[in-house]
Amino acid sequence: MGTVLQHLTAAKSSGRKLLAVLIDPDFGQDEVRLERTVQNACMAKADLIFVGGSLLTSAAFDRCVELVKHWSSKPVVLFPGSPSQLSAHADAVLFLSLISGRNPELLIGHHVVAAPTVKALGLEAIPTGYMLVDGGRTTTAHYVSQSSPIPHDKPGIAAATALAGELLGLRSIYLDTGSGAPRSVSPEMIAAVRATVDLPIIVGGGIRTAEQARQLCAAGADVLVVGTAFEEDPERIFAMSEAVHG
Ligand code: 1GP
Repeated sequence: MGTVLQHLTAAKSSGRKLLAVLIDPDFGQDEVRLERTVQNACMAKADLIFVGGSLLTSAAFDRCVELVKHWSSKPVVLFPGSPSQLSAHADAVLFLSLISGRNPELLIGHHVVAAPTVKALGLEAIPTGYMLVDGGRTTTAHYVSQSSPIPHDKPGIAAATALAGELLGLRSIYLDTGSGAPRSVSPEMIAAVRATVDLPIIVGGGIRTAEQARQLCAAGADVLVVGTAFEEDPERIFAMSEAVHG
């Protein structure tokens, strides 16, 4: 098996869209619920499992990732909100630089703290330009990052930001309106970024319906990330999975 980045790049090249289910690490406090969640994600043919969050309220992050990996037949990818969210049990970590913001800690500071641990754990790091986009209200990601999101109706800013990330050598772009946002990133913004960069594009935040998933994939998203909708109604992921896999 190749690396997770090779998996993303190959899927992008072949036009095969991927679905990632985001698991909140605080789920680890309820192992029965966590097992059911991971099994549902695998049954619904999710391609990847992301684990992470902007704010962690439980201490058992490593144990949660260990359990997710144990129950999952899919690659487990960390989506860390801080340098403490690292675990050797994962297959890879999105090494996120918040390029939509101007908070130096999230552009390079946390990376300096995390880098030795990432290396020591032998984790595959996927250099990712993380872009927060306004999705209709302040989400935890916006608040915790202390950064201004890109306006929802400014695809040009998103495209220029993604291009800067590509020229800096980043290997994927993640457009996110934040967990539980009322609106997802617009198809127009995804299309503008798609027309500008050649990197795999990950899109998350506020994706709730199969129709939305279909539109965002058609606009050029390569990976869709669904968290809240899956938590609210695990059954919904089946229809979304069908929409993504077309
Ligand atoms: C958040 O992209 C993820 O960072 C998922 O968002 O919880 O709204 O699906 P949702």
